[in-house]
Amino acid sequence: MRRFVLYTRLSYDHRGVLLRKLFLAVLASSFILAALPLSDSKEVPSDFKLHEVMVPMRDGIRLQTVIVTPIHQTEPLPILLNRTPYGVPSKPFSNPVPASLKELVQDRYIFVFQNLRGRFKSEGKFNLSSQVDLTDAKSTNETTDAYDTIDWLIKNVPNNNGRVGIMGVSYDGLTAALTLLHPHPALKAVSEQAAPVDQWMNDDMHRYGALRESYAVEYSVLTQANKNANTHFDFDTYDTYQWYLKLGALSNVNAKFLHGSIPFWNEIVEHPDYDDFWRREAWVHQLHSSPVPNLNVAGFWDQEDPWGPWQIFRNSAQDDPQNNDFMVAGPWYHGQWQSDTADKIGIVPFGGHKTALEFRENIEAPFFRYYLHGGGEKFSWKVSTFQTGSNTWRTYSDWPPAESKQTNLYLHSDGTLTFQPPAAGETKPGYVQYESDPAKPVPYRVRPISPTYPGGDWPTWEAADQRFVDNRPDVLTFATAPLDHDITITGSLSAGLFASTSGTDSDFVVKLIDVFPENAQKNEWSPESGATRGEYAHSLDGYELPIAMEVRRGRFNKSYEHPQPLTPNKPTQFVISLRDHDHVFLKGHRIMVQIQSTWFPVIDRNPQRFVASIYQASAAEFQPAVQRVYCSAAFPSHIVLPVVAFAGNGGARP
Ligand code: PG9
Repeated sequence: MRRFVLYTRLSYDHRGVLLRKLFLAVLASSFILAALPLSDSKEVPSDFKLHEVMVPMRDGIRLQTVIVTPIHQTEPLPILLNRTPYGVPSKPFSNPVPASLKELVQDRYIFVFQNLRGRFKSEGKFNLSSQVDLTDAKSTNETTDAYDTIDWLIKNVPNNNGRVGIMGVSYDGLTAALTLLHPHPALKAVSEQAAPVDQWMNDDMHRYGALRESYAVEYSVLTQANKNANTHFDFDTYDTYQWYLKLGALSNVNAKFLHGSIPFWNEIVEHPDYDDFWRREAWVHQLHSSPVPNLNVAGFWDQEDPWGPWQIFRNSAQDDPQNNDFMVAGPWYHGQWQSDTADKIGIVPFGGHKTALEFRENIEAPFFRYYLHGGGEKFSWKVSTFQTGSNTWRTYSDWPPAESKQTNLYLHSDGTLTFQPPAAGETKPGYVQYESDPAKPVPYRVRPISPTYPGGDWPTWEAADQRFVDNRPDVLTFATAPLDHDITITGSLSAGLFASTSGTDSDFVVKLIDVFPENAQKNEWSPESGATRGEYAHSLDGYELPIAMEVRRGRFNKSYEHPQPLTPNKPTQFVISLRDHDHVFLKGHRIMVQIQSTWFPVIDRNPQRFVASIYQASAAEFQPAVQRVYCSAAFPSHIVLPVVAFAGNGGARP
């Protein structure tokens, strides 16, 4: 979870350290303003003043809204709106303003923060599953609330220029994105950043129907246990891997801990399949055009919402005659682009680039400047990425670029990966197998696994060195020889896996990994990285950096709506989307694929026996199973890579 500008709940620096204290420390004023009507505004020792108002919605519900205005405002200014479930600021920003705000503050805006209905002092009911029904004139939702808010702001905030922008990260990004379904005429620019669009299909709560167990439990509690707070579940152990293992069957979450008190958790377990409830939640299916200029922002290593922004970008592109729909993707964990610099993720440096600062200075601020102030120039590109590996900013007029060609990289039963498919009879029996035991699941990150929030390793886990599992008997590893030339992949990735299980249901997790060479630190370290050479010594040698990772749940292989059992021991094709990326596997690196069937507790355990609902399965229904991954001419498991540039003389050449 990240939010725009004032990190009142969770934000992390590059080491995953909470920044909340830091930002509170830089707030100038120490007094808290009570709810005031606009006319009772008070000035504070800062360049800004803050008013709190209750803004009425069409159904009479009033939303707690904070308006932060530059003190020395002479000219009419545009409004930048942020709508959040996490709490609005109670003090204006100080001098110097938080890094994430600096560029926008320089351009001068009236900043407005609003708590969503049902959160903190906002009246009404908070609905975590954001369903938007625009056919029902009486219904209210985040789309109508944003509309009513903008209408009220342009009529009531003194000296505004009639132009409004909305932006935010994650939930706040979702509320920004939802304005696209029915924008107010005064809304002139939207920047959704890491907004989810379909919580059954991907992002926070599920991955193609596989439940993100630890996240779903902890996040539902966070926002629904107490209207007036962000609540952290009270674990009795630091290692939540142990806690979730001991919890056993998922029905115990309610039976032993939540007792039906958290509405969203109840909805999750009542709707295991892709039914009408989730279809209504998947708001992006209502989006088919780009009605307002929109800057979509995604992180390649976003541990919460890496997928939604790409879907919003694609759906908006269906009808975008004004060329208003832009996509930016960078090497970031969830919201890292709002941190000070983002010159690395974990210990992996970005070649001296301060990617967050560069994004805000060169993309975010100019976007709002152009559409809200009428200054500067319109972007000439559709997609801009910070390409990892080469560590360079790139721009594209099409995505994927025409030069990118879908190229298969094949798994072989001797553990190699090559661009040649397995030959007929290459190796008997044409598969590699392992036993997957739900009683001993593969941890998704190094134990102890701290609670998701606050702090811990959660922000950076998707970029963590995968050597911690690659010698487990229930994890398969395939790797190329060291590359004799760079391989650039730009576009959508997927896996075409042929696999079987001795059970009747099963999960398959696929990870695409960039293996650094043994002398990596000599090549990757740069004096600009901000770290001493000593800090890097050996740490990147042989580092296994995940580029793409995803899980596929067998029961949904044929239908998301009507799950079906798998046939025991029958080779079955699983097509696993691995999202969009822009990465260069450098010469001397190796490409690796890991396959496993548990990823705990971020993904709940599959009983490996088909049951009507996994959420109702009893402990006795979980069973070990023998998994086979096929690597034969008949069943050539492979990864589909969007390869752009290819040069060199042999090795892993396609
Ligand atoms: N990833 C969080 C979230 C967004 C939307 C819905 C549910 C959770 C967040 O960081 O806000």
